[in-house]
Amino acid sequence: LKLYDLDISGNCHKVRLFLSILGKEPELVPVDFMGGEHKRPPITDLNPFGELPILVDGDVVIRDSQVILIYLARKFNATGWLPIEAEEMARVLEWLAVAENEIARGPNDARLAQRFDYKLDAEAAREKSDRVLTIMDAHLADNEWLALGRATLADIACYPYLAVASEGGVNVSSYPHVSAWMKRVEALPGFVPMPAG
Ligand SMILES: N[C@@H](CCC(=O)N[C@@H](CS)C(=O)NCC(=O)O)C(=O)O
Repeated sequence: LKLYDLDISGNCHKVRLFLSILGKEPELVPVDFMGGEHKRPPITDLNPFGELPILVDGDVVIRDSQVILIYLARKFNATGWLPIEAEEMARVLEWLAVAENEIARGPNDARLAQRFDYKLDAEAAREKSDRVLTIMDAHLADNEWLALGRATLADIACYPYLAVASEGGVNVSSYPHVSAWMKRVEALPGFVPMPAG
């Protein structure tokens, strides 16, 4: 497995985190993001959208962090992390959709604006962050994990951008149930944090 990677990317962190939990060591291919390497061939031959992460497994090339998590869970038969029973699978995928939409447009965009000077509306992203965190906090008041009675891909996908949300001026610590859930994620065997930097 080869992972085209950026160390400070939450989307890449999701994939490294799940691979570590599975006990798999990918070959990491660091991409010079600041130099725009992801916007040129050969990276754009792998992903024409010019985005990371990209997973290469032999002849198979997969883009999008959520989809890579799904691919890895199926490939390694990790049905605990992604059950195949209809409702259980839907419960997990509902939260992958939250990671792709509400968390990406909330805490991720706020961080891109504040830390990386992207031309995004930081205030609007912080408001979206508060909306998704309020919903998550209420859900986690009654549930230990996001989707099912155990950790699943839902927790892996939603964690990384919340762990670095303060870099976008989003204060996760004012959401006590989200904060407690994050500690549970951090206690999972095989957990690896995003490298500091
Ligand atoms: N939905 C994609 C988003 C990927 C994405 O936006 N990645 C960022 C790095 S975290 C990127 O490569 N951005 C390049 C750009 O937008 O130009 C995923 O979950 O992997």
